[in-house]
Amino acid sequence: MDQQELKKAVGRAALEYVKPGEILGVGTGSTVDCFIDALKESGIDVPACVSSSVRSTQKLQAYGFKVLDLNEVEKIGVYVDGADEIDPHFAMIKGGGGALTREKIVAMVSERFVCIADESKKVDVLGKFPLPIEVIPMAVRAVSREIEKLGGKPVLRDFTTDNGNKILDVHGWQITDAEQWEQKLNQIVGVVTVGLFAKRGADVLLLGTSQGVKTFK
Ligand code: ABF
Repeated sequence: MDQQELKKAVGRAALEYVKPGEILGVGTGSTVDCFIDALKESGIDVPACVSSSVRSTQKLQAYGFKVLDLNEVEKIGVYVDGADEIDPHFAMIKGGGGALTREKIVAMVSERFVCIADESKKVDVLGKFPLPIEVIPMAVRAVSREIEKLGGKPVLRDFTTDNGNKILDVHGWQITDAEQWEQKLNQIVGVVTVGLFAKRGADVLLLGTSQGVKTFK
């Protein structure tokens, strides 16, 4: 199976976690796009979704799903989203697609985070994929200097987030203590969101492999 087929397979496998009649959290990315396609085909009764990006919102609406603002929703049962890397403790690097802030907010209010990924995303140690950090535009240089003091090499992405902010992709870190690292980086003034999802990691990982979809809990 090629990578696209693995993404489709995990997208389909995630349907098992969707509860009919319940508001669903939907993330962002090419794997989530496969999940949205599978959701549409499944015909499962999803009264409404909360989405983590303009991109996913548009795709969901084009398929006829209702998309609510998070402020209209009290709780979300299940949130399905991808990752750029996921470690054995289910801590993740996310934000390669630039939607990390909304993803973190939706993840926070969701009871269950189902991560869907192809096998290239499973790593022993986070950090080969540069860590995305969303930053207030006027703080880009200031935050970059703080990151350099911590041994990271920040690269400004040519991109503006859905929230009007910038993203620094930080190279050079091997992240073993993800929760502590997340907390430390969150303290830098000017940082909006760190693309480390450790404090609220995944609850379930559906991994697309050449031997089929493997479930880790
Ligand atoms: C989102 O989409 C992310 O946080 C991550 O950056 C990305 C994964 O994308 P893909 O599924 O396209 O690899 O889930």
